[in-house]
Amino acid sequence: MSDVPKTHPRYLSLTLRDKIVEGVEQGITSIHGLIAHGRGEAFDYLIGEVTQPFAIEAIHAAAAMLRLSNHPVISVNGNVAALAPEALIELGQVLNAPLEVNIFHTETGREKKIREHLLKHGAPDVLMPTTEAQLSYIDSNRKFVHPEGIFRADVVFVPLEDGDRCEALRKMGKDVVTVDLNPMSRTAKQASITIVDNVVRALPLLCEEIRKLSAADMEMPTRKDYDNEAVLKSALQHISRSGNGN
Ligand code: PTJ
Repeated sequence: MSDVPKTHPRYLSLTLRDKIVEGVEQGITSIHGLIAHGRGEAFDYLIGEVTQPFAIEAIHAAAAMLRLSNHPVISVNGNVAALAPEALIELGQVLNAPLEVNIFHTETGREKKIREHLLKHGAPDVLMPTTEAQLSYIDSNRKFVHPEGIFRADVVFVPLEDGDRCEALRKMGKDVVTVDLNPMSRTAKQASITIVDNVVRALPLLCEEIRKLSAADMEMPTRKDYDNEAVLKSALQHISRSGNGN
């Protein structure tokens, strides 16, 4: 890790860069992940680098959707594995849902390294892609899934996605919850629920919200109460108004 002082005004952002670079060095994150991270950083800068109300609204809806699902699955790629392994594992625990490795860029051994990384951080188990079960409507490496994981899921949590698989999952009748800093991405538009926030901020809030719902035995919001398009519009309006210099 680099020696950025904690007093640096961009300390948190620079710490995340360190994590992504470390992920690449460890063979967990694809080299393309650096570009994706840079794009995310730019949007985070415009958003103000804090969780905004439109993200909170999506987190509430996502918590209810995931909590009510019969077979939720958490999909893990090379970026999110490097940025937030503990929070992913916590989400798996609060939902009693499996983590499944699913990556876009095929690189020898990376899937295995992501699995080992998650196990090292305390994941009880991690599902791997197989050739036994394949998603329809998609040609990339992301079509290979686990029969007891994404293939069978009714709701898939897919942070930092590349678009194609989100579309395929939706066509297969599954709900998709995503976290994407870009409210204009294809994933953001096609997901059932899009949390426009940095995954490192959104994940702990999502876990907390699911815990609250589990404890309270309260009436959960229904799909009718949530409008993803309107939430994305709020995010875009916020970005277009933002003139904050960080
Ligand atoms: O490990 P792999 O092979 O599956 O590859 C993972 C990446 C992320 C490289 C791959 O899925 C990809 O190329 O994604 P894209 O198409 O670049 O899309 C990534 C999206 O995530 C972009 O819209 C970014 O703005 C957004 N993003 C980047 N970092 C974050 C983020 N969203 C939330 N939190 C972040 N930290």
